[in-house]
Amino acid sequence: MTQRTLVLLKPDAVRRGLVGEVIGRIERKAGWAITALEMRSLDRALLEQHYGEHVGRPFYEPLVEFMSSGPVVALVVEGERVIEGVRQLAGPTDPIAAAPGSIRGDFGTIVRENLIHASDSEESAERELKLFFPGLV
Ligand code: RTP
Ligand code: MG
Repeated sequence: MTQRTLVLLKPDAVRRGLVGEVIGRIERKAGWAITALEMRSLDRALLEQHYGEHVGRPFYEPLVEFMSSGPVVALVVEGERVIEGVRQLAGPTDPIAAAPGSIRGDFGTIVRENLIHASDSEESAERELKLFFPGLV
């Protein structure tokens, strides 16, 4: 089942020089391909749409502050079961709960600064890809 997903390398990943490391892990998965890539800064309006499900939660404001604190790298990744697959590579939201070998488990400690976003379902992927790459066919 070929799918597409939106991946964001969060501002901590960019600041810490982990972009190559994280992209390398994605690139090395058999049959996956990066089909779009852009470094950009995210404003509050876009983040409100992207993280709409979290608006009003206690962690929402600090999350938006963090996500707009520096540029991110946005990627479209295509391939076999890539939605579930990138979530697996990333590991659970809390990096301390994430197993070594996963991106968050290897490089993170702070829940908010957990390096990577990946769409969590086909519906989220469709919505997020439109938001970040509106020109995509
Ligand atoms: P993401 O949406 O960024 O891919 O992460 P996720 O699905 O694993 O986690 P989600 O529950 O959607 O939360 C979105 C992001 O908000 C930050 N967060 N902080 N308790 C907290 O301080 C807290 N909980 C979540 C994280 O950056 C998380 O990835
Ligand atoms: Mg999420």
